[in-house]
Amino acid sequence: MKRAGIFALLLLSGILFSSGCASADDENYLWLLAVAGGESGEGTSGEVPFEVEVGDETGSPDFLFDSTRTLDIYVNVLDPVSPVSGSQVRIYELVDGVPTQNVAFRARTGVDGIVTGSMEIDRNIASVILEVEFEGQVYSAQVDITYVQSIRRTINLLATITPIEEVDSDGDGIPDEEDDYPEDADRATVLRYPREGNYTVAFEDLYPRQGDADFNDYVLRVNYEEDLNANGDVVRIRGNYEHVARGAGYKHTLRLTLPGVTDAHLNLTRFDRTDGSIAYNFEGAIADFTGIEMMPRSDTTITGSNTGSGGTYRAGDRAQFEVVLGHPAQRAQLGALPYDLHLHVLDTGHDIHFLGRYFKADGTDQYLDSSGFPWALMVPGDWRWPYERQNIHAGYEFFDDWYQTGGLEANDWYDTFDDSLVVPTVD
Ligand SMILES: [Ca+2]
Ligand SMILES: [Ca+2]
Repeated sequence: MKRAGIFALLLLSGILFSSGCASADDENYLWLLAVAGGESGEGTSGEVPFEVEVGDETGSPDFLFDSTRTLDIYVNVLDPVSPVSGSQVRIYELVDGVPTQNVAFRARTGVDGIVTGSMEIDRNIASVILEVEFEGQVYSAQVDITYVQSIRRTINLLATITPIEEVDSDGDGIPDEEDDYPEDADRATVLRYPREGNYTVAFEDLYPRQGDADFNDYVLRVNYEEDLNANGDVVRIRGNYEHVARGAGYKHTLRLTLPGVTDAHLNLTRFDRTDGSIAYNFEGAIADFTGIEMMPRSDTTITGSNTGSGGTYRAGDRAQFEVVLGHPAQRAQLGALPYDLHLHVLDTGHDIHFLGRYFKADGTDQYLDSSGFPWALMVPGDWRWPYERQNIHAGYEFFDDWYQTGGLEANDWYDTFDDSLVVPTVD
């Protein structure tokens, strides 16, 4: 398919219908006009005019010291007679304002003509491209998501359309050329988090006492993949963990909860730090995916703290896993990344979780300290944690700007650091 040609043509033939927040001043509208006026396309016999109702919900995004955020998605495709099933809905990221082929979400409309779901996206992504394809035609819009909580679009086709034949070997409604698993009807799309490289997860372990903000007590590199089915629901999760620092006197284990995930199948393998050999393997059923130990006692998975200046970096153990969910889960059910990954502190008996998951009787977050600070952070990339007796505020001069503006400014705070206060880069 020649996406650009079809795309420009449809912008010319489509009519943008405003509702709610959209108007002639709406930036999507202006963008559509700009693109439509700047490009030409080839005609196709299947061309059908359409109207789009833009009902995006806006507001300041919730901020929980998180480097990713969750956006809800609702797309409804209708023709004059009935809902249109099988329309492909795709969301791509713009990076530094440039469109990419990074898929953030993909699904096809069901028999009700609707795709509903959510996506997890890095906070430094300010815009996405929404594409809705119905039988070879594409509605496409750039959406500035800075203040968008929910992307909601209804596309009314003004004529019935003639289905075009596309090869879909497994019959899941996602054509072979887009299906990441063209021979598996239960899976259609692979999403990687982050798109490349790692996140760094860092815990303070003194909970419920306030931490010293060095965020080096337990540090690990993390990446995940999700397999989505054709509805956009999660059916499998894969992950990699690598223990990289333990600047703590306490001992811990690393645990994972996947909320609401039952009747799952887990395959977990841990690799020895010295030679990469398999140190442990578990494969079997998990009736309730709550508090599953992913890494054993922390003084056995790394031999040095990796938090002192002038020391030699000591590699830690790695774990990799795949969870086959017993039932497809809506993305929102699983919660924000890194899911409910938590530290179990053996010395104190306390579990330490990320924000936004556990609340006290008075409604406040159980894991927000009296100064409004968390005990757990996830930072994009191979983050350089502070040395012992240093702290994140001094090591990263824009960190305070970031969290004090609720993540609206200094989204790249982790790129600017004081070399003398944070550990060197390690592989
Ligand atoms: Ca398919
Ligand atoms: Ca498939």
